[in-house]
Amino acid sequence: MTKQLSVWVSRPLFPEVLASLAQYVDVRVETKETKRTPEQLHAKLADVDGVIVGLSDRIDAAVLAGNRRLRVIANLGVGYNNLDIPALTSAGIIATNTPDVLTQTTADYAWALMLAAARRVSSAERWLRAGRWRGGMRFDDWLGVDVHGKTLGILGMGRIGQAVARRASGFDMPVIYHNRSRLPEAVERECRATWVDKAELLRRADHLILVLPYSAENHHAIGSAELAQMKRTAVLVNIARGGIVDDAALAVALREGQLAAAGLDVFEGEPVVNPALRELENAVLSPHIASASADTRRAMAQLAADNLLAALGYGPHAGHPPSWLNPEVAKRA
Ligand code: 8YV
Repeated sequence: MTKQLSVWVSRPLFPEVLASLAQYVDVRVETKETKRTPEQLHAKLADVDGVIVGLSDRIDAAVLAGNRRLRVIANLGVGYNNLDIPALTSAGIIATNTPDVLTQTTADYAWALMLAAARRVSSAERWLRAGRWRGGMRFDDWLGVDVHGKTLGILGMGRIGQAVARRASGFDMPVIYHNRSRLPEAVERECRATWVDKAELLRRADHLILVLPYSAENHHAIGSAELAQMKRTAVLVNIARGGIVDDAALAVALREGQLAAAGLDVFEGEPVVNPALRELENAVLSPHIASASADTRRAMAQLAADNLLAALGYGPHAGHPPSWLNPEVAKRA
């Protein structure tokens, strides 16, 4: 049966999620995720009522120009710096994201990167796999830095930052954080975290985890000046967004021993990664997978689908997308 409304999904999704969409709307799904030009996106969005997109799909006024049909853009991710929200709002298009469902999994991964970078897990594994463990290892080889008992610093203390902080008590780590605004005292107590200014955070953190959203203001929030203030034994973890760290400056700091190690899941200009970072043994690198557990990615995809259907007037939340970013857009479904 031909359905009245059509949606475009910019990358493959779980079959059961696509099936939940197909109950109500015609679904066109791409077979792979790829960076599309504004012209390609403009064409893809021209004759559909809703889309599910991800970080590599940059949607702005130019992409939307002349589009009179599109009603909803459902983003696969909590961060939505790929969407120009004011442009969407003025075009009357609903925008949604996927908060909450990925908080715990992403916090787990921050810890995975911190532990791996501090204890040199990736580098040691590469060495072993290369057949270089032949006996005669020195007692003072492979020395990492401790995690337990050290001071954990968190830059950006939203939902994910707080989940990272809560895990610190099991490692006996005092937590300091910096955020534009201080958390309510009850939340600080629950997270056992103390607000400090950014300079103090950089100076005191033994492990610094970046969890802040990307904005023009946060571009290169960690650059050479900030790296120079950190301890030479410190570990830096970025699970936030590429562009928050000046990757070229970080590569220099890691190479010159201004910093012990880094764990990086996001990069400026990803999927391209600065070659200087790729050469460093003290950098643990992963391809933007902090939210990638089976349960969480499925939940993100389902939430994006639920948001999309709700915006188009279908399903249990009809008219009220569960995570609506611009509720000032009048419901047109
Ligand atoms: C990505 C993320 O969306 O939620 C976010 O903001 O960065 C991730 O969960 C996901 O990796 C798909 O690109």
